[in-house]
Amino acid sequence: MKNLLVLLSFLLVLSACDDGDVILVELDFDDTFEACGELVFFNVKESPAESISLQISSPPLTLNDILKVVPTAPGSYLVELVNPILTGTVNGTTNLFNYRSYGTLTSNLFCNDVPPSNLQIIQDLSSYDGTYTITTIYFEDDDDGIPAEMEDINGNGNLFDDDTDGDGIPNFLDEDDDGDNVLTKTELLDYDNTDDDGDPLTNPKDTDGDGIPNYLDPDDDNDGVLTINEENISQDQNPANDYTDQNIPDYLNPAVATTVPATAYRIHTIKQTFKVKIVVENIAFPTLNQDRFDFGFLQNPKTTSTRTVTPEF
Ligand SMILES: [Ca+2]
Ligand SMILES: [Ca+2]
Ligand SMILES: [Ca+2]
Ligand SMILES: [Ca+2]
Repeated sequence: MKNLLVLLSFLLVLSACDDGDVILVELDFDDTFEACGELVFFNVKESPAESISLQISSPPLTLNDILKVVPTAPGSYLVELVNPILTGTVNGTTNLFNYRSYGTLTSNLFCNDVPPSNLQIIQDLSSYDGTYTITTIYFEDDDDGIPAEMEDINGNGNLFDDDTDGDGIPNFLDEDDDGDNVLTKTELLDYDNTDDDGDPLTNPKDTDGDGIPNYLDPDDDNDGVLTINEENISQDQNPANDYTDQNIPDYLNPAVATTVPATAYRIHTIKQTFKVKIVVENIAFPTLNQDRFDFGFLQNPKTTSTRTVTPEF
């Protein structure tokens, strides 16, 4: 029955071609693709006007399924992909790998409630066989101005065992490395540009001169009151806006040493990057002379995102 359906669908396809001839087509697209709906991956090119698409509905799949992350362990602030590799079968019906060529190309070919009205399809071919593999690679960064490799404090090549403030977030993901509620990028703003290279990383600010740069120093002015507890004016998990002397915040001012105990860490934001790649193999079209198609990498706004973590105080 399935074979008959496939045969019928191909007869339909062939009869849709005006001349009925078998045309040899090679799939030649650039190495990026898009996604829409639930769930169609596609790549459209203008010259010649062609599209290639993979529609997956069995089992149903969404882009959020592909990009879903969960904690690596209960209570951990680290996360990992649920589905780093997803595979499935192309069957010509519920999971469709489809090639089309067009007389004229209109915009928004895919995922419209109403198909483009003046669409002129010349060829419409579906593979009746094949397997797809969706591979996702996931990266995170704190975007705090310090390259990840420089946040390997102990220099052992493992970024996950450097946690200066012991809050459970390793430094390369921690936008407040010393846990003083002043963001690392804020603590890098002011620096001694004695070497005139304009790079705060070569000479980061060390207000109290104790050899520990401010972004790693929990008591920046060495007045005996931890920076996180120098919230004299507003208790908002941000000592950088507390000024007794209007020219210098209290946490950098050794002359002000009032303790206002902190009650919480600030919310931490972690930048997420997803690289999604799709390859379809063992494809079978009578008019195609290749059995593998590499879609390349997904271009979609959801492939860059952020998540937030508030460490337990
Ligand atoms: Ca940390
Ligand atoms: Ca950091
Ligand atoms: Ca500090
Ligand atoms: Ca102070």
